[in-house]
Amino acid sequence: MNKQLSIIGVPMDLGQMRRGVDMGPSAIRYAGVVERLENLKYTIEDLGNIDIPLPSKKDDNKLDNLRNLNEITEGSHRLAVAVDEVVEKGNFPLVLGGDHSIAMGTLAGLSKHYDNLGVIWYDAHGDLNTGDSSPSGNIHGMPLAVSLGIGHEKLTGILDYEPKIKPENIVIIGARSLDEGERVLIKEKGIKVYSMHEVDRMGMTQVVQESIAYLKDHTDGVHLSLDLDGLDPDEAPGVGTPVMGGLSYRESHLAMEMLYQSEMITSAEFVEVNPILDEKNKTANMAVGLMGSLFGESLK
Ligand code: Z70
Ligand code: MN
Ligand code: MN
Ligand code: MN
Repeated sequence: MNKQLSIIGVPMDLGQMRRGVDMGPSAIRYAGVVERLENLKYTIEDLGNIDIPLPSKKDDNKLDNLRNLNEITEGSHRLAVAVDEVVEKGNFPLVLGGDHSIAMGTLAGLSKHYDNLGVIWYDAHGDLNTGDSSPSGNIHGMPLAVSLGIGHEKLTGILDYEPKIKPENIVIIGARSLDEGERVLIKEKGIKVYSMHEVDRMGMTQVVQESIAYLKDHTDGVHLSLDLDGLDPDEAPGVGTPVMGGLSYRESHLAMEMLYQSEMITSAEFVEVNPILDEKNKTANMAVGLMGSLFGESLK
C-alpha cells in the first residue's frame, strides 16, 4: 500500500434531500481518521474540504430530473482537479463524503491516470440511474452510470473526457435496492453484481476472492467507493437511505482486510455519513474502523 495519503473532504449534500451529509467529513475527522492511520505508519496530508456551491433557491432547479445539476457539476469539477493533483504527486487519495454524487468527481480525477481503472462499489444501491430512469431526481443515485458515460453531458463531461470507467472493470457488492432502469443497465452492460443474495449464498470470503480475481489481471488500479448504506442500518444508522438486510460489521471488516492483502487498492472514498441521522457518531466511527482494516490495521 502507498504509505503517502492525502485526505480530501467533500461536504456535498446536493445529490439527495436529507440535510446533514455535508457534515460527514467533519464527523469522520472527529472519529479520528488521521490518528488511526498515522498509527499504521502512514504519512497523512489533510487537504481540508472542497468548496461546494450553495443550492440554488429556485424551485425549478430540477431541470431534466437532475436536482442541483449545475452546482453538483461545479463541485465535482473542483474535486476532480484536487484528486488529479494528489495522484499526480504520487499520493493515495482518500476522499471523505458527502453524498455519493461526489464519486463522479473522484473518478474523473483518478481515471486520467489509468487505462483500466477498476471500481469496487460497496453499496445497497447501484447508483446507475440517469435523469430519465431516476425515481427521485437525486444525482447521488447516478454516479456509476455517469462514470460509464451514461447521463447528462454536463456530468459525463467532467474534466472533458469520457467515459471514466468501463463496465467490465466494475464490481458492485451489497446491492439490495436496484431500480428497474438500473437492472436493465446491469444486464445490458454485463456489470458484475454481488447482491445480498450472493453474499448470503457464497459468503463474503468468496465474494471478495472472486472480485479480486475478476479485477486483478486487467486493471491497473482499483478504486474502492464505499457507501456506508451498504452496511446494515442497525450497525450504520447515520445514512440518508437506510435499507434493511445489509452487510454486517464483520463481513465488512473481512472485506477490507482481504482488499488490504490483495495490494490492489489505489484510492478510496467513504460516503453518505450523515451525523444528524446518526447515533453518537456510530457511522463515522464505523467508517474510520473500516479504513483501519483497509489500511492493514488488524493484519499488521
Ligand atoms: C435510488 C435513486 C441512492 C444512495 C440512495 C436511491 C439511490 N436508487 N444512492 N442512496 N447512496 O433515487 O436513484
Ligand atoms: Mn451510493
Ligand atoms: Mn447507497
Ligand atoms: Mn476489463
